[in-house]
Amino acid sequence: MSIAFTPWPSDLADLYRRKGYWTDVPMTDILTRHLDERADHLALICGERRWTYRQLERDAERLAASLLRLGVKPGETALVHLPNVAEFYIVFFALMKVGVVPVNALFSHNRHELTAYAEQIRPILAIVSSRHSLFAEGEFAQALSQQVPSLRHWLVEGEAEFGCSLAAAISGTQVEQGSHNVQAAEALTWPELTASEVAFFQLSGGSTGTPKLIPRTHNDYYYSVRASADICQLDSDTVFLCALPAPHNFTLSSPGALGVFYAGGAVVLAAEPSPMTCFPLIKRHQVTMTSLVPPAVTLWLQAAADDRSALDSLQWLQVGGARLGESLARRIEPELGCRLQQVFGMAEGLVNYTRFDDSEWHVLNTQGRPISDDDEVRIVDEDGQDVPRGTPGALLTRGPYTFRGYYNSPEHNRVAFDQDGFYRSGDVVVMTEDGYLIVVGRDKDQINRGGEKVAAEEIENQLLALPEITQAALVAMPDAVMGEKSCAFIVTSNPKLKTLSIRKHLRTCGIADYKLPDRIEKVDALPMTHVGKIDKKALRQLIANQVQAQSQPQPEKDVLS
Ligand code: OOB
Repeated sequence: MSIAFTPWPSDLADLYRRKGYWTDVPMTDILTRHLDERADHLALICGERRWTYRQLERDAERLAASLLRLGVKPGETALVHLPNVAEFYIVFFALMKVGVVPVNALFSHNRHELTAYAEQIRPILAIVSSRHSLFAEGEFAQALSQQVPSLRHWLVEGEAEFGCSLAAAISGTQVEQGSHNVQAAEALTWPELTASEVAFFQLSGGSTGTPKLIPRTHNDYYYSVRASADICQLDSDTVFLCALPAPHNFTLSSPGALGVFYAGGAVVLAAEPSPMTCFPLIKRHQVTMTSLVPPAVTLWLQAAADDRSALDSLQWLQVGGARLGESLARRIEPELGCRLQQVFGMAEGLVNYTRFDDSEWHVLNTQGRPISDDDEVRIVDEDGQDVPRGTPGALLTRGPYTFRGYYNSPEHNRVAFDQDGFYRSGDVVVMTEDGYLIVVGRDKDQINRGGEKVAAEEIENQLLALPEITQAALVAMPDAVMGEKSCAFIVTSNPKLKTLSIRKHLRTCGIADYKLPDRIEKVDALPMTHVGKIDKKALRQLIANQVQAQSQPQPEKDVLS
């Protein structure tokens, strides 16, 4: 059994193999390739715990064996919800070894997101952490198991009130002995992995009501990992601080932890990207490279103004996930003492990097150029016609590591791709004469909250679930630190409806905190376009004007008037 996905047409698949992008080697190779020469090299640090490549591979293998004893089968799926801890990678590689395909939810995700993912993939297994309030007790786990009956096994990181201990499954000391699926250790059969099949699901930032899943194959993802490691010149001396969420495509593979493992370097985990957490880790472990979103850069610059001695070992800072303004970009090298690399990527595939030998202008003003010579990029106008270089247009792309369809979403795929299989990224970009991309806007209904993506429709649906709200529109509003925050415009039949009760309602829906509207504006009516759609452009302008007016210093009252 394997996961259904939209394949690449055979002529392109042949090309990608011929060019050596697709090697038909599964991603388990990322660790096993080091077992001969670099087995005892440091691979991973999490708090006071350390793993060499040999130990990391051994733990992944033990967990995989425990999973086989539970009776998991290749092509089944798992829901993973872990914070930035070493177990995230142990689980990632273990699931790959047994051919179980996970969704790695962000730790900031909540009941709403986890339920939506579980309903889409029908997992047999969930691997979660009791550090999250959702799983401090077993109530939600039980409810989800009832709602999604395929969900038979729970492994819990930390103190477990329910399910089995993940630590025990990794050490091999405990499996569900009572289960009728238990196989004798000697009877374990390791599945043959096929690299052209789906290895895991990436999460789409999305613009639709339900969060969409992106099937990523071993072949396509492993290529992006190798090529990224190469472009970023990673080697066994690289020490990477993983401070953004580990499952995110940026921190996982651009070049991220997988790029670093591939190159034989070391990954240091941080719980979150604040300077308070990260600076001591950088100093202690002599970190050479990390990746941040622009709002975190602002915090790092503030903290470094007091003392930047902790950053002495840091050579490269990758910034991506949201547009990095030129003035912020310009401060990075002089104030943090490391070089900047801009990264513009997407969980769906295409990743762009500025290169190490690029001019200062390119590094400060562009979001880089694609990884691969065979990344095909089209920039088109509203009629789908290619625009000349230097002119803004919608970015469409296809290539050796850009997916060909969201999981189980035929209707959405018809609009997300053009007739030639180009993915409509929803970004508005300009291509320079020399092929670099500058992100200038967006034509998807999404808010980019400092790198965290909020699909407008998802929140609007939740708002409209309140009977007193008759119309709702979520739009981006400018914010000095986050770049964008979200503003919900609502029309209500109840003039007494309080913003507070709307927030309360959204919280009870179990939506991730970062998706809650930063501001809620009650209006009499929403502006409409001439084709009868809500005019979000007008709403964005309206809230931008208000934000600007409120940020102006108020003129001092004239005492004479
Ligand atoms: C990364 O991936 P996602 O899937 O969370 O978000 C993708 C979207 C892009 O389509 C674009 O709208 C925006 O995030 N974005 C940027 C950007 N990097 C991503 N917008 C402006 N400047 C940038 N540098 O965010 C992601 C995946 C891999 C590597 C880096 C980021």
